[in-house]
Order: sequence, then C-alpha cells, then structure tokens
Amino acid sequence: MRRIIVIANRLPVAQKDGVWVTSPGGLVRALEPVLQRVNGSWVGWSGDTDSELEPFEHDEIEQVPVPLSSAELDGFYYGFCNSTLWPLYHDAIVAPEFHRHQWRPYVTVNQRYARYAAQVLGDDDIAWVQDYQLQLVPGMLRAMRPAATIGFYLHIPFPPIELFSRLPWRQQIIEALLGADVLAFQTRASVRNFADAARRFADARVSARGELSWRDRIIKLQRAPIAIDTSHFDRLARSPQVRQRAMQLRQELGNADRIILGVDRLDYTKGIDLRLKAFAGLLEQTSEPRKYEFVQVAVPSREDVPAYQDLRSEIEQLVGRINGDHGEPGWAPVSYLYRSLDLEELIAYYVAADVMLVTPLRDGMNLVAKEYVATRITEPGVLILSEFAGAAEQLRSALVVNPHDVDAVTATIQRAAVMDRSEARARMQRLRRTVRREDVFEWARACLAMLEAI
Ligand code: ADQ
Repeated sequence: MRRIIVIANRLPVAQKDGVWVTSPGGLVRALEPVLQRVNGSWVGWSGDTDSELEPFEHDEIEQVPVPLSSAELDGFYYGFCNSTLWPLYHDAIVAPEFHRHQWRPYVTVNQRYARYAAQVLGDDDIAWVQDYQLQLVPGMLRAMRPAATIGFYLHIPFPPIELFSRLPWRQQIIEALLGADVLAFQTRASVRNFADAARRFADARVSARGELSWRDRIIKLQRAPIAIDTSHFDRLARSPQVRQRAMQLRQELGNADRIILGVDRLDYTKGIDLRLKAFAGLLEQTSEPRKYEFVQVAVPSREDVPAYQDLRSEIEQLVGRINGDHGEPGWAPVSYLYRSLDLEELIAYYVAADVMLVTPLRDGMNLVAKEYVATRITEPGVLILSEFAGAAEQLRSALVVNPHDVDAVTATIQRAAVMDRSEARARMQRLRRTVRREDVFEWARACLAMLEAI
C-alpha cells in the first residue's frame, strides 16, 4: 500500500481548550481509516492564525500544520476563495469579485501548502489535494516533484465555460490543475465543464476515452460523487435516545400534521429565501395552515463576508414577515434556528420530519439530502430535491424541483404532504438503496483506486 498525503485547507483536527480533537464530518470519517492503514499524513491549516506549529501525530495520522497570518486569511480565504471562486463556481448567484490584491495571497498561500506537502511526500507516495482553495497546488507540487502521483478532488461544481471565462486568472488555474494525474469531480456536468475549459484555455486535447493530454502527460478525469457514512447515520437514527428526542420535537412543534424541514449552512447558494417563499405560498393557499410547520435550521457560516451578513438579515426578515402574516397567538408557522446542532440532535430533526426540502440554487453534491434518506427507518418521509444539486444525479426517486420556480415548489410541498404511503415508501426504498450502495467508503475506494493505478 502506498502512503497517502492529503492536502486540504483545514487539518482534520482542531484545538479545543488546548487539546486536539478530531473535527466531525464525512470526509474525515472516510479518510481517517485509510490514512491510518497506510501510515498517511494530512497537510492543512490548524485554524489558528499567526502561529507556527511543528508536525505532530493525532489519531495515528501525521498532522502537518501550514501557518497562515491573519492578513493572509483575509485575502486568501475570505477574499479570493469565498468572494471570487465560491460565487463564480456557483453560477454567480452573487456577483464574484475580482481583486488582484486577493489573487496574490491565493498564489502565496497555495505555494506554501505545496512546499509543506513536498517536505513529507516520498517518491512512491500519493498526494491528494482537496477543493477550490488549493487549485494551484497540483501544478506547484508537480514542479517540485516531477515524478509524483498527484490527485485533485473538487467538492464544489466546476462552472460552465461562459462563467469560468470571466476569471482573469483562468489560464493559471487550468494549467495548475493539469499538474495532477487525476482530476475528480462530483458530477458528469463538472467533468464536461472542466474538459471544455482545459481545451479552450490550455490547448489540452481530449481523447475518445475522456482523458486529457497536455504537454506530454495524460490526465484522467473522474466523476466520483461524495457521500456519507450511511451505516453510522442509520445506526444513530435507530437509537432509542434519538427516537425519543424526535417524538419530543414533534410535540414541541405543536404536533403539526406535517413537519417540513430545511437544514443548511447559511449560504446564498442554498436557496433558503425562495424555499421560505414557497412555504408562504402554501400557507396562503391552504384552508388549514396549522397542519403545517416549517423548521429551518441554519448553521452560521463565513460571518466575516458581507454577502453572508446581508443574507442573514434577509432570511430573518422573511421569517418574521411570514410568522407575522400567518401566525396566531401561541403559534408560528416557521421555526427558525440559527446554530449548529450536534449530530444526534440533527438526526432527531431528520427523524421527526415528514418532508425534507433541499432546494439549493447550485450545490456540488449536498450531503444533507443523503443524510435525511439514511435516517428514514420506519416512516418513509418525502425528499424534495433541487435539480441543481449534484445529488440529483443519483437520487432520482426524490421529487425533483427547479428551486427558482416558487409556485412549483409550493405545489410539490403540497404533493409531498398528501402522498400516499405506498408511493412514499417505494420512493424512499429506492433512495435508501442508493445511499447504502454509494457511501463515503465506496467514494474513497473509487478515488484512491484510480490514483493507485497511476
Ligand atoms: P456544504 O456546502 O457545507 O459542503 P453539505 O454537503 O450539505 O454542504 O454539507 C453540510 C454538512 O453540514 C452536512 O454534513 C450537515 O449534516 C452539516 N450541517 C448542516 N446543518 C447543520 C446544523 N445546523 N448543525 C450541524 N450540522 C449541520 C460542501 C459543498 C457540497 C458538498 C460537500 C462535500 O458545498 O456541495 O456536498 O462540501 O463535498
């Protein structure tokens, strides 16, 4: 087995009251056992600015901290990553900003990640670079270690060429990505979009087998949809504490006939505002509004970026308006929680919900949709899923909607609310089969098999 060096924006551990603890999340859960088995390393930022830390071992994995100054965090992370790349790659839902003074720290910081990775990368090892924050690392690492095996995985969509062309540094990014041996994406559309951009901006040739050839090298393209640790979610959803808590939640929510749930990071890509408008449409049309309760759980995210601050006020105003227009003393149709929940509490919400609304305007994959499916053990529940989430390529038995079509979303919520149990059950069984078969371990296996074959 070859050693694997993961290079990601963040380390899989963070300091809590002076001790290192493993961060929750599917990627870490999937990769930890693999890295432990192959004696791997993880290169990433520790979460603390202006501190230099030596490599250390945690959970049998060598952790290699990359230092970042607070000025770099502003220019690189909040600036270029989250005010340029994030909106550009998500269909420019919010206008991307293009600033040369933010591109420069993106280059400097990527160079540093590459340098730290090169220090621990042996001749036979595999470097596996993660996500949009580190798109220059494959090319930089290739220059330092010409014979290395390098993989790259993009967690967010790769945009269509019409959008990507706007980026002043499009050629640098494409050429740097082409430093990898394997480039993997969530969806077929992203693979296609990248191939178009590589042809246009780097003169790469695309072979009939879908491989790229560029400057005497072959670069493989892979579609590898990320997933969750399905059996872990299934197990927790069966636990008596979680089921008890789900029942209690239903009571706390006034025993509404139909509980409708949304769970997202508070991000403008997630379509929370349109979803609220669709629910307001339902309240206007129904003669029995008290049958419905909509719960929106939003995790605070990127609170230092102005677009996220604006979004938060917009959502809060909308919730206030809907509750003001339709509520009654002692009853509010929308329950809004702005916080992160621990995993068992989150699963209790999934178990309690009759209808799950996952309606992003654009999303690389969307793990929430898969998590909901994984926790539906006894009552089937109905998943409403945006056609613009990567997950829609796999979860075809969901009720698939165009989230921009507010009336259609309202009608789909109504349809979900009255769907007969046999249809709901048949749909959920098909969805559950998919999330069981295509779990995060299968994802890691497929990605690494491709790299090991290089
Ligand atoms: P995100 O945009 O963060 O991820 P998503 O895939 O839905 O989107 O993952 C969110 C995670 O946060 C889920 O595991 C969910 O359980 C958790 N979460 C959400 N709300 C929570 C709450 N209130 N409390 C606690 N946890 C909560 C990016 C891309 C996605 C891609 C993933 C993985 O934008 O498209 O699917 O990476 O590649």
